[in-house]
This record gives sequence, C-alpha cells and structure tokens, in this order.
Amino acid sequence: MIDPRHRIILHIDMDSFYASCERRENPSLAGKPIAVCIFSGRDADSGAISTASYEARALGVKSGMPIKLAKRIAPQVAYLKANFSLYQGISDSIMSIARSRFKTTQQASIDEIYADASYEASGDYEIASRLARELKAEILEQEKLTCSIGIGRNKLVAKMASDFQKPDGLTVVRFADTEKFLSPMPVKKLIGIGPKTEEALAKEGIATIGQIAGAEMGRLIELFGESRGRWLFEASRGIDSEAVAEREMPAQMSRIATMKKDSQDPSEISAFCLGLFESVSKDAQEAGISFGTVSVMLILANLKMHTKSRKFPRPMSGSEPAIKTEIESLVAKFFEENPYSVCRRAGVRISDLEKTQGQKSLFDY
Ligand code: TTP
Ligand code: MG
Repeated sequence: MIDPRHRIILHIDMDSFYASCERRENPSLAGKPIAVCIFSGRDADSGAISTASYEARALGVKSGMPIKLAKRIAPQVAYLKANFSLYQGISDSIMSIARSRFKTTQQASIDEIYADASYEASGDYEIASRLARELKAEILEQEKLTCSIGIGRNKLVAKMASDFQKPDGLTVVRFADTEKFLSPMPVKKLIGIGPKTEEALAKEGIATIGQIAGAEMGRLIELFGESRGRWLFEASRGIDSEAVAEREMPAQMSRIATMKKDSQDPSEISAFCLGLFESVSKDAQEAGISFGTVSVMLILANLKMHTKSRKFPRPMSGSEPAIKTEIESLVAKFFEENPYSVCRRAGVRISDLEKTQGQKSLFDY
C-alpha cells in the first residue's frame, strides 16, 4: 500500500468535448463559435445545449441552456445536432490511450478519466507533469483534440486542478500546496457542493473553501449531519482517500474513422471495418472482455448514419473467424438494402460485454 503522501493522481478532462469532436470532423468550423444541441423533437428548436465551444461560451452560450434562448442571445453561433456515436467512438480511443499509459485508471464520464500515477511517477510531481504532457501530446497527435489535466494528491484535488486552467491546461498542485490552492476558491468550486449547501454555508458567513476549513467540525456536523459535516471538514482541506478504480463494465467499446476516400465498394468498406474491429477487439482481449453483439456503423456522404448489428448465441472473443464473416455480411446486407450508397465514415462497435473468467479485467491492470 502506497503511503497517501506519495499518491499522485491525474484527472484528464477533454475541452468542450462534443463541440471539439464536431470541429475536428468539419475543419470549416475551426475558430468559429459552435454549440452542440440535443433536440427534444417537440418543435423545431426545443431542447437544450449540450456543450459549446469556448468562443460560443464567451457569447453566453452554456451547457443546459434552452436552444431557443441560446439562439436569441447568440444568433451568430453555429448550432449543430448531437451525434453521440461519433463522440462515443472518439471517447473510446482517448480512454484506450490513457489506459495504455497508466496501470490504474478510472473512467469518470464520456470525456473524463482519472489515472493513479503513483507507480509510474514514483511519487515525483516532476515526472507526473512530464507524463501528463506526453499524454496530452499523444491525444493531440492521434485524435487532434486538446484536454486539460490536473495533478494532485487525490481525486478531489486532481479534478479541481483540471478545471482550474482550461482549455489545454496543465495544473499541478503539489501535496504541500493543496490548502493554498483550495482556500481562496468560492465554496461552490468544491466538488460535491451544490446550491443548497452553498446557501446554508452563506448563512454562516462562509463563502470560501478556506473558511470551511476554518470552521469548527462540530458546527459543520450540527448543520449538515455527521457524515456530510465530516466530509466538508476534510474535503475543504483537500483530504480524500477514494481509490482510483474502475467500477463497472463499459456498456460498449467502439472505433469510428473516416475512410481515405468515399467508397461504394462493400469489400473495401468491409476491409476498413475489419481494421477497426481488430483494434477494438485487441483492447477487449487485453482486458479479458468478451462480447455478445457486433455492430457496423456506416456514415454516408449525406451524413446519415446506419447501424447493422448481429447478436451471437454465445460470448465471442476477438480471434474467432465467425466475426470476420459476420462483419462482411453486415456490410454486404446494407448495400443490398441501400444500393448506390456512398460511405464516408465507418465504425465497429462491440456490446453485451462480459468479463472472461480468470483474466485480468480492463480495470485492474
Ligand atoms: P464536460 O466535460 O462537463 O464539458 P465539456 O467537455 O463540453 O467542456 P469543458 O472544456 O468545460 O470540459 O462534459 C463533457 C460532455 O458531456 C460535453 O462535451 C457534452 C456533455 N454534456 C451534456 O450533454 N450536458 C451537460 O449539461 C454537460 C455539462 C455536458
Ligand atoms: Mg470536458
């Protein structure tokens, strides 16, 4: 067991993730304000903003805002429809880059992952910073996307550090600097504090994290109850002992990529999909994961996406020839049903994932 003083945790958070994915796919959007929308379908503009590029944020467009309101305050922003399978495929690729560099990781959301770098950095923040810079460079090179990384003594501090300087930031909070980093921040910046706690603290005259740290633990317990009071007392000092550990199986793993040139040739598209499948299945095999369903995703020149899936009667692992045949027949079937289609991007997804007995899991290597 590593002495808690020597733990070094990284938190990696992609910058304006969905918007950056869209921009990567469509370079004509470079530098322009854009927002990704989740349309509810009730009428043309009902729904909410999922995320906005930093340029659009500067115009007041934020996650969660109604699309109609955003369009009113910032009509010059390009409003795009969310394309979740694109984001999922890119997320999978980023997660596998991070997992290949650190022994212990924990995916926290579609665009966030923790890495426990205690082992790789041997307790040295200089080494940890270098590893973080290398990770940022690889993600940029491979996926053409920027992220922000926070480094700290635990998950709480690392997450607050990644948020400190965005986009494309790297913030290192050494063990001894933790309280100095946290104490001037407003209480709502402490991960886990919502508007209700903020309000209750304000009534006590507490506005900053440092003021929580200066409060009596007994008073915090009186106000918030035993466990929440203790948590506030510790968190405000940057104390958190939660381990970095994957909790559950991912629902699916996928890869999606743009073909060198648009194609109408099923055999060329199958070959492209098999290449993507090899890469997904390698990750799955290394993690000791088998799958029950394979899907082929085809995005056509008109940007419409089609998915064809096949469920197997038993869990499969990557090397079985039946899968190759199945991928070829899914592509062939699509072209039978949709002749003359022009394919621009293609992807492969495996789902119905299961842990294979006796192998190390995705989450403990
Ligand atoms: P976040 O990491 O919270 O936001 P972000 O990556 O867009 O921007 P930042 O640079 O501040 O990290 O969320 C990741 C993705 O999750 C985001 O790109 C879109 C989606 N999302 C929603 O759909 N609705 C929401 O309210 C939020 C906060 C995020
Ligand atoms: Mg993000």
